[in-house]
Amino acid sequence: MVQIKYTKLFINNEFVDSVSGKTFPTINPATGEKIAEVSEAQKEDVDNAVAAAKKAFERNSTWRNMDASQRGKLINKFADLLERDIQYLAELEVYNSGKPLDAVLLELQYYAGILRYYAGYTDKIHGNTIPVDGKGFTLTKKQPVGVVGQIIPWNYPIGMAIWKLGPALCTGCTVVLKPAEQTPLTALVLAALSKEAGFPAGVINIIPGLGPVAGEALAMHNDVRKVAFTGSTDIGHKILEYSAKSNLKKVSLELGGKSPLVIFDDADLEEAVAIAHDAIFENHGQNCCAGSRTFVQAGIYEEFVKKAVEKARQRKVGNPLESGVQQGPQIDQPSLDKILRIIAESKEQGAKIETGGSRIGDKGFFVEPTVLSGVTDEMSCAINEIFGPVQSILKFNTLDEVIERANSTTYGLAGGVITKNIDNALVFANAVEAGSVWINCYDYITPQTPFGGFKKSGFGKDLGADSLDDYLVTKVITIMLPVKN
Ligand code: TXE
Repeated sequence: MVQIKYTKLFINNEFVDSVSGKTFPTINPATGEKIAEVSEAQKEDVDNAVAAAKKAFERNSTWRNMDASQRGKLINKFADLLERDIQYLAELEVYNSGKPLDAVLLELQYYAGILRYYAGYTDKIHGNTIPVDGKGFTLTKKQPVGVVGQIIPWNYPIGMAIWKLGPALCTGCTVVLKPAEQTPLTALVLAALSKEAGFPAGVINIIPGLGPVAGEALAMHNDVRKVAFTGSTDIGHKILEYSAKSNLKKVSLELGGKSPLVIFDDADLEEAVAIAHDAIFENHGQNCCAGSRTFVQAGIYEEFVKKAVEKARQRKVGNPLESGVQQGPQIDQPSLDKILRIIAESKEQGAKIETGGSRIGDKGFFVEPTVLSGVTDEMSCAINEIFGPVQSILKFNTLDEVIERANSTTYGLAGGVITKNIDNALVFANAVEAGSVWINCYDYITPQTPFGGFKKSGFGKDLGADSLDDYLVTKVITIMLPVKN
């Protein structure tokens, strides 16, 4: 049993009940049992949080007057505290999300690195001087956009919070962040750590709540100047609508995917099987850039399937708090139902279940690591984002064919190619419609790497220097000089 320290809304550096007193249960997906009741933000709580963030962003506020380098020091302190409490944060994350402890501990080191990347960037954001026509002297200034709403999912609860908070704090924005309703607990610990780090009141506000209530109120709010959203494509459409219906706030969307991973005949088979395995099974398939369509060239198809099955069967599924466990439960019942439905539909359509395919036990939301062979492009598992531990293996013959098939999806988040042939690798990388392409690796995402999709996978970037653009507005200042030079 992991200790639960915070269950209230974090507004203006204080933990407070929701105005209505409303709460919602949060559960442990490994057992399906309730962990705690958490305060549920309603519209009036969102208003309070946005008001606090607006006040913290006022001209001459502590935050606005703070030197950029000092902001960097606070972000570094935040990273120190995250590292100090890494074991507690990891165990709480596992308890609330079902992610395996070993993986979460590694992830947390990486998240501290992301904060440090942004800490170093605070005083390196600057504009230009521009050689304009005539006697004008023109310069640009990059300013924080203002109050930012951030709405994040449950698959990497701490990770998504850090991905979003990093650039917002780096640029000097103030934030109202709504964690996913499934996983509110670790975000609240981050809130407490941010206060301890010394961020002024109102700079970071974290309000658990439901999507259609708190999420909508946040994205509709007229004092919010930008919304950063990670979640499903369906809700991505809504976020854009909310912006259109309210104040035309800036929007960045990191949405779903159906990413192709293409393996050519000349690949090192063992290595390819291992990369493809991790690409889909990492985080139980609950990964927006999961390599969920494994395209294998005809010459090695049978052998690849055999080895992929062996590897899937070796995967250790169980209590995510136990060391050595690679796969815990899926996040919730709807997720479990969706995964099993897509497997059943695909089987009906002719896919062969090589291994797995079923729920494990009846407690918690565990799914067997599953491998489907004989998958074709029109099958449910090749079209829909499964978000589960299901490897769909498709067969292809030529480079041109696989490029066309890889791109025949509405999504465009990521893609990968495994081959020894540099021409094939680069032609594929050039042609695939995806925001990230990995050659002879997969999911290689560092603090410095911009990440974000094309097409219905959204727009805007997380991470890297590119992510800062979404949190900045460019002001152009022109001074008229009496002479040109
Ligand atoms: O997503 P939602 P869900 C995909 C994945 C998954 C499916 C459904 O395929 O199986 O989406 O997951 C908030 N206004 N991804 O239902 O609903 C919600 O509270 C404002 C891919 O969990 O999009 C949560 O904080 N906000 C994805 C966040 O949106 C709203 C990660 C995500 O929830 C809202 C997660 C509304 N009307 C799911 N409705 C990825 N890109 O990694 C919900 N939310």
